[in-house]
Amino acid sequence: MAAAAAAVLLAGALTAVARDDGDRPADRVAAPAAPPPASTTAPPAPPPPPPASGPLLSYVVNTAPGAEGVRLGAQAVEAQGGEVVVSWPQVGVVVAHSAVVGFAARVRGEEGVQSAGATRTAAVVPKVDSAPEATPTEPGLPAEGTAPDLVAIGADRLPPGAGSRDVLVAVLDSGVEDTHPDLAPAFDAEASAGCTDAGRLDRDRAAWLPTSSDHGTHVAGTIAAADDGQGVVGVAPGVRLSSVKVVDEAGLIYPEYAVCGYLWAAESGADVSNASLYVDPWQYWCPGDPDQAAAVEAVQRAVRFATAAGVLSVAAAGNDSTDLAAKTSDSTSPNDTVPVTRPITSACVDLPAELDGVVTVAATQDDGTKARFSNWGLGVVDVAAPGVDVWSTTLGGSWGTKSGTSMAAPHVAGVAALLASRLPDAPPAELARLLEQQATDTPCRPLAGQPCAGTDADNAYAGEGVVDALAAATG
Ligand SMILES: [Ca+2]
Ligand SMILES: [Ca+2]
Ligand SMILES: [Ca+2]
Repeated sequence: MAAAAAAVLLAGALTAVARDDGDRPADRVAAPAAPPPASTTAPPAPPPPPPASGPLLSYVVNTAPGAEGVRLGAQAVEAQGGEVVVSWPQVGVVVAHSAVVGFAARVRGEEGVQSAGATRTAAVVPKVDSAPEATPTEPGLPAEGTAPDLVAIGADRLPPGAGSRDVLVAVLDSGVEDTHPDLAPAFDAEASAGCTDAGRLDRDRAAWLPTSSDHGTHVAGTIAAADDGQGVVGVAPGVRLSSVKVVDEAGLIYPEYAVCGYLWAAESGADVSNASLYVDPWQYWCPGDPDQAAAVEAVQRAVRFATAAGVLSVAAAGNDSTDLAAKTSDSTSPNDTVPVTRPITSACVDLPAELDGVVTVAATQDDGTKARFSNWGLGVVDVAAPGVDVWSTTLGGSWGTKSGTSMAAPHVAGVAALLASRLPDAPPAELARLLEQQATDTPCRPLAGQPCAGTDADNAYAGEGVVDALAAATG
């Protein structure tokens, strides 16, 4: 999701970060040394050298869940010259900042630390938000309810009241315009929060409103824009929406933002979450690298916690025309500093799309053909949905089109919300099973250079098929 320009901005800001050296172990030996006792023959031991310092980076430190686990984690962080930003005892994850070079390796040796790793390669910069810019409505807005993406999944034929007010969908994205006339009726401010201030939870409205990006507002409209005779209608009008802002001003989603976002989705009582994003700065997070492994573990714990709390997690498969089941190379990571080309295997994962318990969504055109940009992968893609030229809500009370698996995933989140409306007691695993079982089988129509493995019923392009809103609403 990150833009190349963002990496330049961050790199330029390295020197702007104030460092606090006050808690460094080295500083605590700075008191004047007493003269050596006269009877001693050996010279006094020199003080240990201060740790080398570099850019202020962010880390996740994984511990046993619970108060004692994160207390040990915090103790480890402070002992090695770091500062605790936020602790999540429910999953045993401590987020820390440190400028000590080799901080993660030092912390890994401390009591109670299960794994630890840097979540980024660029320095932490203070959070700054710009003002949102409204764009006028694009020409050609179709009559409400007639858009081809809705027709393709049967969402144009729903019975009245198919979406229940009791169902909440958390939009993990760049913020949602709560005042948009097509979103205001569905919007739940109490259930909204921001996570982009270094991964801290912030429930102020300013923390979850969109700033420079209309992405989250567009995603929200596809899920639940109002059936009110104007603009667009979502897949599940009538359900509630929350904004869980996890995309920062540079367009980046760091692991600590995602951890905060999934935990808040759980705490706020969401039934479904939508993540039309991938976690930065690694496009694919490789378990052989201890930093990347620790971040995968932290986000997986947050997703698992959300699932246990009753949240079905939906995520976009990504737009890199890549077979996620046969990865060979990553040339775009880390995208917060200078990307390098590295050979990888399919053990390296797209976050959160490839985590356990996440419904992974590929994009189709309205006729069911896979969109060329959409990632695919047998055993990775679970279902598919329309993701080309999708009309939805944009900033300033406007409407416009966007394409991407980012647009496909909220169709699936909407269908899941219809299922949850009809089956309020169904746990996430049951919602996922029904999404797949009711999906319309979508045989491979192979695109040049994109081999499609599998059967008509379950294949690399569409997984179990294109989701079916009408079946979800009517059983
Ligand atoms: Ca509408
Ligand atoms: Ca999956
Ligand atoms: Ca199928």
